[in-house]
Amino acid sequence: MKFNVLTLFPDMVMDSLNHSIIGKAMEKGIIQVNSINFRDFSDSKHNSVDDYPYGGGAGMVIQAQPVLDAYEDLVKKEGTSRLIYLTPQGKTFNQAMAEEFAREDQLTFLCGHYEGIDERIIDSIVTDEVSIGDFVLTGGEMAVVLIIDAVARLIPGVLKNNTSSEHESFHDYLLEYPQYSRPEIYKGMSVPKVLLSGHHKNIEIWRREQSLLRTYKKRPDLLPFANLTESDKQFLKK
Ligand code: 6GU
Repeated sequence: MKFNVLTLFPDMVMDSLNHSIIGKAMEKGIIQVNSINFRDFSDSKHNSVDDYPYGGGAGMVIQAQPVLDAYEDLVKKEGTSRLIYLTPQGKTFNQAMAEEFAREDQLTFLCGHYEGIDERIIDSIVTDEVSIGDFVLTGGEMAVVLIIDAVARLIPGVLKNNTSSEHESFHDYLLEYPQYSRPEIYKGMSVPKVLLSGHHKNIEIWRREQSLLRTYKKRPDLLPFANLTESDKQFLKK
């Protein structure tokens, strides 16, 4: 899968992704990240990309020209793809969106900076507006890194064991059950007995109940979306 990023700070994106599992996936060629500085497409004398807002007001606005030209150059080279603009005005990113994005074979992200971007870019080429939550960042770069991480780990071959992404938080709108490793007792704190029993069925039941209990305690807002069985519902009534 290919991720293109149109940004004024390509190193911010590349340096953040070049580690651990995502770094390995890039090395192996399972994913490609192509960070493009749209300043390189500026038509102006000093390669400027922003100007004062019409109507006045504070800050600068990213102009349409360098972004449109960078995008058209990319389409010529790589073909078309969705263009996702990172903005606090967008739809909030979540696991369902990550799964939807992971089904594409190419995605292009556009990072704003300063006060924003000329609205005509959004009107003409942006297909999706995405936010990562209700707070304001200085630019979209950290948001893109987060989104690429969440999408890339869903691509077959990126994670070592492909089932682990199915078992964890949010797959089914339930939080993950607690995990323990050696030693059996650490500073007086014991591992739950059932996990040492070797009784696979009981372990499975305990883990399901822990998932339900945690979701109920920590994220009750998720429960209406979870696919609960009759016995899950019985357990939660208690
Ligand atoms: Cl995607 N971009 C920016 N600049 N700020 C944000 C955001 C994105 N999501 C939340 N705040």
